[in-house]
Amino acid sequence: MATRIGLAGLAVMGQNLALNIAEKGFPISVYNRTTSKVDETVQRAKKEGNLPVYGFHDPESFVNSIQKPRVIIMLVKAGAPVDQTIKTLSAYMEEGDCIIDGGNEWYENTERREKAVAERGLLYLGMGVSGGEEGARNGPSLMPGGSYKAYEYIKDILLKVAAQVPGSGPCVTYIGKGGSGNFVKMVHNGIEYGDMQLIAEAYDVLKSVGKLSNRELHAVFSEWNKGELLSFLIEITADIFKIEDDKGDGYLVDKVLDKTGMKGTGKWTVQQAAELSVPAPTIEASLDARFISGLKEERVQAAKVFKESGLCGDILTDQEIDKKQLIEDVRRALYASKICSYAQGMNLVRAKSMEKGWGLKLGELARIWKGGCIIRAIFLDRIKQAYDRNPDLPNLLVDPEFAKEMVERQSAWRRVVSLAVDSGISMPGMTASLAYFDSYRRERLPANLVQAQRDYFGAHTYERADFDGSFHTEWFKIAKSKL
Ligand code: NBP
Repeated sequence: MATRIGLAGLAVMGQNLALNIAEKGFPISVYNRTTSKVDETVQRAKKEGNLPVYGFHDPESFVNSIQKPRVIIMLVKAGAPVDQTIKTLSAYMEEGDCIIDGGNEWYENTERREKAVAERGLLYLGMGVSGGEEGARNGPSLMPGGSYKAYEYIKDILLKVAAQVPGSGPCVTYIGKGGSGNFVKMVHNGIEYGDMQLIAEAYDVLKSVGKLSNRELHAVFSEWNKGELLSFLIEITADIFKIEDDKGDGYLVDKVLDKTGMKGTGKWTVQQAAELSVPAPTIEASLDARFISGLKEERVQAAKVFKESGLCGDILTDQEIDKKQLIEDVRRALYASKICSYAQGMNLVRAKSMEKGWGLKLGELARIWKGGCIIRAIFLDRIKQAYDRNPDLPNLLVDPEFAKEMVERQSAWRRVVSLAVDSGISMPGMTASLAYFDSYRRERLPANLVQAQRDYFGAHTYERADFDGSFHTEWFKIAKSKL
């Protein structure tokens, strides 16, 4: 019997997605370069309910076991391993067969591969998969882009395998042509960086200035998870605060080294934002925060320089804090900051879509991020509604509902940022979000002075607010002649 689909690459994501597909009633063939993982997956499939997973140790019999036209999902490490896997498998594939890369791949690699395999009559999709291990097993958010024909081949599978959100449907949609699926997944990850940083800053100010204990933090985040902040990341943050250290006293979170890792999608997001001249300060700040966290040894030395010489301590104020007020202020500041971060991500997607002619639908992206993925959150529903109201919305901040909410939260937001600044607590994400909001909502910025400076030293010319045209002034001559 031929299977319906194949999956190559059985590490965390591949193994779990294969079991998910099998559980939804689609017999699946599996293959991995290191064959022990094939056996492990088949064993797991047996244990988890005799799921129809068929393992193969060689690529030829793996490919031949799949019904035609064949569809193979690859979940291997991005980059060269993807090229190598395509080479290995495509040797046995035939015209009309389809390859899907489910990894976090750079979108241009997908476009290059789509063209290369098309010469041999193969179809190609680059499909963002979000939700980590748990999502892959029980329902991820899926972002397939590339050949629409290939999407049609496996639409029935994807609709069942994706996370299901009541009232909103499966968390999958055909994203668009070329590498759009990978691009959207990349921006999703950039937004994830922003969310995590903003949550970390909320934690820092509550702990370092508000002096909340881990128990209190657990209670606060659990409470927040019942309202407008309800989301996967707030939920897991609440959980983290209650985990005790099994290797010593106290809580595990306090023992975790303050040095953040990363795999590159956040950096790509920031590079793309710069490439497309799209302001994304919250996402950029979250990337910088990871870089600074990496300078642990230098920070330890710097803290010594300031503390031991008596220049200044860690926290710069010891003012009396109204805990209840602080918690409510931080909740509001976090919400407003998050909206700014999502606005930046959405605008980046839109700019790329316009550049590439992808025709991406921002409201649809908000819909498929409502379940399964790491940034799933209740307010994505409201983001979807904002784009449904106006698909050409230039920025989420000017949607009438979000604009009202931002204004309602701004006093609390400013209080939190001011408190952090006064206390010497770095809050790059929230500060960047607030500056984004303040810059965006102001009709006039001090860019006039920057233009004047540019024209002064470089004759770059400037436009005037009152007349059309391009102008240059001999600033130096005039200024010096008036001395
Ligand atoms: P990894 O990214 O850790 O990759 C491991 C897999 O790649 C194994 O199956 C390994 O085979 C295979 N592989 C490598 Br490495 N080099 C290979 C080569 N030259 N030829 C063939 N196969 C090769 O796995 P993962 O964490 O499951 O992630 C898979 C993809 O999904 C990645 O692109 C990742 O960025 C993305 N992703 C991961 C997550 C997550 O939470 N982990 C979430 C969302 C997306 P071997 O067993 O023979 O070494």
